[in-house]
Amino acid sequence: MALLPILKFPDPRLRKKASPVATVDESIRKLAADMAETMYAAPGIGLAATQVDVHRQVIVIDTSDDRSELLTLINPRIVERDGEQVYEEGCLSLPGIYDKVTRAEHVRVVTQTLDGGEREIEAHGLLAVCIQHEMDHLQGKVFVDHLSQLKQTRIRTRLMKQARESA
Ligand code: K1U
Ligand code: ZN
Repeated sequence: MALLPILKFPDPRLRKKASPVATVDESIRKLAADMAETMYAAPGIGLAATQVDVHRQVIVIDTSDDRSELLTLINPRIVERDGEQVYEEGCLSLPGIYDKVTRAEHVRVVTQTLDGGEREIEAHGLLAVCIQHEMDHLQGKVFVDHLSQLKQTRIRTRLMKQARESA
């Protein structure tokens, strides 16, 4: 397995749309394993392939307390959503930035699995937030896109200052 570099906002590659996986083969299984290792090491509770500059519809998530419930989503689609919740989100592509985002409280997702099968996931609370956040990444969207223009400008300024200071 390998640790993969994570793209940082505002890298334009974070805006690319991921294409569906046609066949779940060894290369996809290796990508998912490397993404899981990268997510656990970061540490994070989710990671989309877009964030490691691979533009395929692959996501890993583990929101469990003891990091024992790894989910791998391939070509996921939300088939039902309802309710509303507000959660203070973070993102490994925007280190140090946290803000409240409103999303569905419950989602039902149909996804392909690593063995090429299909399964349904019923998610509420943090898992539902994380699935929606990661599926946004596959569409080239980051969580700050849900914030006001004023907040987005402040975040850009702050990240550019951070980048200058660490150069
Ligand atoms: O997509 C990402 O960059 C991962 C992101 C997922 C996420 C977090 C919060 C709300 C929605 C989606 C993260 O994992 S940020 C890091 C984080 O939240 C965390 C890290 C360690 C322990 C617990 C949480
Ligand atoms: Zn993110």
